[in-house]
Amino acid sequence: MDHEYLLGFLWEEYQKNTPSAGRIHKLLAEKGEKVVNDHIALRTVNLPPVSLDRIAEVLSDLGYAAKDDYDFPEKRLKARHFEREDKKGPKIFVSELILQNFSQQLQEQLTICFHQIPLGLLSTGAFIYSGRTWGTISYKTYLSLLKESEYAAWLYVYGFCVNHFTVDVGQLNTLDSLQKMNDFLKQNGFTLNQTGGEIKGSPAQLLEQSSIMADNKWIRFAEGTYEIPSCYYEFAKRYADADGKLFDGFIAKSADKIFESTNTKIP
Ligand code: OOG
Ligand code: NI
Repeated sequence: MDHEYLLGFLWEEYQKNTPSAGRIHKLLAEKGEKVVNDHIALRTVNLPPVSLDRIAEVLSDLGYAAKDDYDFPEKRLKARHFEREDKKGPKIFVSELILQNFSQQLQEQLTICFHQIPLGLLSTGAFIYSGRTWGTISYKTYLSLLKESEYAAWLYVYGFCVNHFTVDVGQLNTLDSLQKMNDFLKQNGFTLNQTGGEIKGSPAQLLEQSSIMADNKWIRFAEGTYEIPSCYYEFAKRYADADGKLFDGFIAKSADKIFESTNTKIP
């Protein structure tokens, strides 16, 4: 599978989890805007068969090289971003939960799930877009994971999928600033992630980002069906440095807030 086919597949899957993204895409098209994707993101845990390093190998086969690393000590996560040398297609931001930093119970709950991923998916690398391949999930377990880590709870429900695509606002014609984009989103009834302000980062940091809060999806658990935040849409504007080179990294302090776009209101 080449990376273009994969990205097309991921966009289709993502839209099933994120009807808002399709709606925004259509609203932008109606304004004559052609959307360029800045980056997509994946989440995983640091178990060797599915770790960030293993995903790096899978992405390398698709022509993606590892760029910078990022740490999120409070969320007990690390991340790395990947880019193709020919710069064709979006960057990929992959994060990984560091299991050892959580309770024995959380480690066991997630390990049991990840051990159920079919070997064929692990050996071919196809696990990276396989969604949730573990059996019935329990709402009680979801709530117990949620107490320690929203990220862990989200992974338990959704598994391996793109949790957001990102509109490159710098490449739009009219909605070419995050302020304009955010106003447009709010006028159309979308809810922005407010953590740390609607716009994260600044032109001085060479990257500004905002995002809508994840859509909710009805998920079947052993105990019944509950609405759980799924995936979200992000908007990013990149700036050039003094040498005229467009910034192509990420800002950990902003990313830390963007992660919270899948936050749930359950206490
Ligand atoms: C990734 C959050 C960080 C960014 O652009 O800084 C991020 C996630 O929610 O998995 O996407
Ligand atoms: Ni992002």
